[in-house]
Amino acid sequence: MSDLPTPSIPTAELHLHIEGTLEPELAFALAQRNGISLPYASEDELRGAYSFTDLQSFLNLYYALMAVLRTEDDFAELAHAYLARARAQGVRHAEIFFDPQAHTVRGVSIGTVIDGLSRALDEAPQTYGITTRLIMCFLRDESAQSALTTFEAARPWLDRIAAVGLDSAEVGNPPSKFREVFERARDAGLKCVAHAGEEGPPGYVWEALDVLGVDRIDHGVRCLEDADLVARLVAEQVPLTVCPLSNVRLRVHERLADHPLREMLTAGLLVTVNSDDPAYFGGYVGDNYTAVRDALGLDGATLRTLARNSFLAAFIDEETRAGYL
Ligand code: ES4
Ligand code: ZN
Repeated sequence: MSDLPTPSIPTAELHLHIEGTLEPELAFALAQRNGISLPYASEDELRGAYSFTDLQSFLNLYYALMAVLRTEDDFAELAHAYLARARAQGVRHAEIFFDPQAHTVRGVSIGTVIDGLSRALDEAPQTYGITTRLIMCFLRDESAQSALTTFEAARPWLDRIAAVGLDSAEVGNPPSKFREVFERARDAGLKCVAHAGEEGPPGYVWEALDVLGVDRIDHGVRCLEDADLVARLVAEQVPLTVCPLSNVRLRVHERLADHPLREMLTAGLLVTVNSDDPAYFGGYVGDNYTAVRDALGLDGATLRTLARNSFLAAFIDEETRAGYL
């Protein structure tokens, strides 16, 4: 972990895949504990594989490494490790994605995942000074039926889940494929978010808004290709959870200096900065703030706007929000 880069800015992290916080050290420790052999000789060799050409090349490694996550204790430990790092980088509130299908497909029950994560999250306010929410994501490269089955399997735990999301391989898997499961989630009182406009076209952002009725868009950087879409997002102040270091590592933008974050802010979009899969993309949320500050020359006022936006976009009650703003 890098040193605390922007200690004075408290933030909310709204785009964070808990499985993407699995650092090589913990992966090897869990592999040993669970009697699993990894196809890498050392932590350094594993880190050497973190060179991605696009989203899919990352997802291949991300899913493969999850093999080490098997028990409730494993999920609790994963979440504790994230919370400790997040706290050190100024995070006060974290809305955490998890991918149940990536575990149930390996024979790990959804209860093991949710109970394990919950054990750590329940302690988070006391131990780390962080409030949390859980967001259950559906893998969009799996079938609509699989998402529905997953949602029904999660029903006994819905009081622990604040929202549903949509992630994994975007292109070829439009939001409209998941209309029914999002409708069910909304009927159950859950908030809705979806990854859209990361690798996929602006049309997928429109669909996430109009077909799924999402409350936030995850990534959304490609909205800039469609002026009407930008106008809609600005008018409705739909939050975008942007992940700058992720965008560079997955080659959505070639260099951080080319990242359109400043342009997005100038357009009046409600932009937030987040870490996505920090173990894989070179930094936690504070590192993302520091990186965009340095690469784009953002001043203190702009960084404070980004931090304020993160609390404006969080799924928290107004009294709690007022306490953060
Ligand atoms: C993801 Cl960066 C990204 N995009 C889509 N799905 C994901 N799952 C984990 N990280
Ligand atoms: Zn993501």
